[in-house]
Amino acid sequence: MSEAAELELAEKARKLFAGPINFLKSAPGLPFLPDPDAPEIAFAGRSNVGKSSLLNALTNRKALARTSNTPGRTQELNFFDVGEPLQLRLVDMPGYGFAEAPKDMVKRWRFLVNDYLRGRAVLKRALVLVDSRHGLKEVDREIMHMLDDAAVSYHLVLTKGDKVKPSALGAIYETTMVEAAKHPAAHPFIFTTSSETGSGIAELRRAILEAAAS
Ligand SMILES: Nc1nc2c(ncn2[C@@H]2O[C@H](COP(=O)(O)OP(=O)(O)OP(=O)(O)O)[C@@H](O)[C@H]2O)c(=O)[nH]1
Ligand SMILES: [Mg+2]
Repeated sequence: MSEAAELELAEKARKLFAGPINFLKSAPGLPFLPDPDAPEIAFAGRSNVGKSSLLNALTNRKALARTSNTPGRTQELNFFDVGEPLQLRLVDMPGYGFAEAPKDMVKRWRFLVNDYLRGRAVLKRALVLVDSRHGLKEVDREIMHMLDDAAVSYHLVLTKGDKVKPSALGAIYETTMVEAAKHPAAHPFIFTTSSETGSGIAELRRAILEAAAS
């Protein structure tokens, strides 16, 4: 992409995310999904990794998506309409992998997420969020395999970058890159973000717009 085209895309992304964004609905199961009439970008990741916070940071709103310290707060697929006229939808997915989760809840999560990922033609990309302090865990590998199998391309996003020293962040970035390279649907570019300081947020907005248009 030329420098002029890059700048134009960045400006388009900035404007889009500064404009109208509205909560559309919560879907506790497949029959409740909205009509597939816009490209979707889904946010996945362990409970408490910062999915809802990242959504708020991207959209520059304080409480568009509900955040909390209680793991498992988001239990449904939450859809947010971006742009008027509608350009794309952001999907906040329920978090996985917290210790106290009852077995039937884990089962429900697996079915809901698997069905959604496999059957959704308008799903253009997933973002798999990984806590910068912890790196990839077994439960993250599980969803990466689900995405590989469903052939949904995804970006890994290292969250809470403000919580680790730059040297530690560099190390986790390297090991995450090495592992991502082994996954067919993982995009080679990994984002590092902080919803606190806003670092990496503009870059991610651009990537979302690019993925939605692809
Ligand atoms: N310092 C820092 N804290 C963050 C960041 N992102 C999220 N947090 C905090 O981490 C906690 C969990 O954030 P959420 O956005 O609710 O996490 P979630 O992934 O949506 O969690 P579930 O809905 O339970 O799956 C909250 O206390 C946030 O304030 C970040 O970039 N930096
Ligand atoms: Mg959440």
